[in-house]
Amino acid sequence: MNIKKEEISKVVKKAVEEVQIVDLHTHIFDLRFKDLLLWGVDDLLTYHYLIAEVMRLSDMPYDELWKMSVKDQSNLIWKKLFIENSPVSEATRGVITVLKSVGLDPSKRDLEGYRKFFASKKVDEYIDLVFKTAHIKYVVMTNDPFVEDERKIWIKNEKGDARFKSALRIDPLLVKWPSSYLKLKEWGYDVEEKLTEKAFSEIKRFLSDWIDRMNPVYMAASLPPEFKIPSDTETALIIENAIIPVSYEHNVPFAMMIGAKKLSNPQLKLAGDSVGKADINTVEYLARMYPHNKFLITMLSRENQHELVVAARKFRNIHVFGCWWFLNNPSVVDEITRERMEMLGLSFTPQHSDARVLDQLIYKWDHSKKVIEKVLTDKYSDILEDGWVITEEEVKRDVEKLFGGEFEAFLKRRF
Ligand code: FIX
Ligand code: ZN
Repeated sequence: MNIKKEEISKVVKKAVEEVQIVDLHTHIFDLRFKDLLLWGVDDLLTYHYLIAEVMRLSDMPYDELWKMSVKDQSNLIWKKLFIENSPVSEATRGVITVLKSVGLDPSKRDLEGYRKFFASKKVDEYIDLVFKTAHIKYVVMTNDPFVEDERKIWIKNEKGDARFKSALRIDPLLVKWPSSYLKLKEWGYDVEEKLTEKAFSEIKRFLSDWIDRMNPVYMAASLPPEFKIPSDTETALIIENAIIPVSYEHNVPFAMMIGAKKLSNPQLKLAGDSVGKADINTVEYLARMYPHNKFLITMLSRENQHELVVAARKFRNIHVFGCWWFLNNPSVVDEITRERMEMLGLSFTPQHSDARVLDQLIYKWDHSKKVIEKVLTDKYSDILEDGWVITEEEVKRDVEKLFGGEFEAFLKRRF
């Protein structure tokens, strides 16, 4: 049954509200990883985005902040960013969205009361509540074998939770080879710092071993603005001689997250990373030179977005995803989603949450869905205005593509 023009926003709203979401990049963990899973109001309030924001309002020396307990940092952030100033930033607004969504009353501003609520929750039940509230089908974790607390869990080979799929994160291999090669050596791979054919073959063996162990949806790395290929940097050589062949052999895409300038302000630690414009030529070179490989790409600089969409139009082996990190703000999500839909139709994944705290799944998706819903409604209205017709089932189909369907289809493709 065709939808009437005046009903399109209601139909899109319902489809976006109800869609089961694939969240293809997060930093949350299933219960095998115990305390690595962050959740509850104090972990929400001490999110590194809010650490950066609170330090703008304080003349406290950075090392004094780092000496504080999580609870004291949380009290400081609550006081400065929620009580002494209205919580109008995206990250502060997100805390309010979570409190409301789990049934608490934000107008009470009762931080101790909120703490009591979360303390009364059992983590496994709370995971179910968050996934249900946020309509999450499954998330993809970020799993780094170079992080000892994670590695020791993977080695145990315990059964995981099907709602938490893995991603093999390999930043240290690519951007810290002079130190990470020593770890590979320790783990039994016959490598030296010099990148020889033997070293590439052992790096491929390391990657294959971890793909067999983790069964990752993709391999991923965060790469700096100056990332360039072709070049004789260790990063470029390892990607072309090891990542690319292993990615093709196992049909495990390589996700490049490009443009993070690590520790621009080292005193802020995890909150100290910033952004830089990267070189789209590198993305196009890889897609052109390796047409049978699949690349998931997100870039951090707003200035890279339009050219990334054009690159994706040229290369079907590029799947663009997410409004990453400093782009995950409604005004920018709107702009980026519009230019992507106008040039790629539905063949992209508009968003991932990047959630570091379980509860953030609720707010990051609530806020993004509101924007994506508006963009899609406008695009449908344009074509209905010119005489096109559309059914409720077709809207549901399109929305499912945007919230994971296209990503899953890309994973299955062999070019
Ligand atoms: O490299 C990444 O996965 C980034 O998303 C993180 O390093 C970053 O801290 C983050 O969580 C941004 O949202
Ligand atoms: Zn991330």
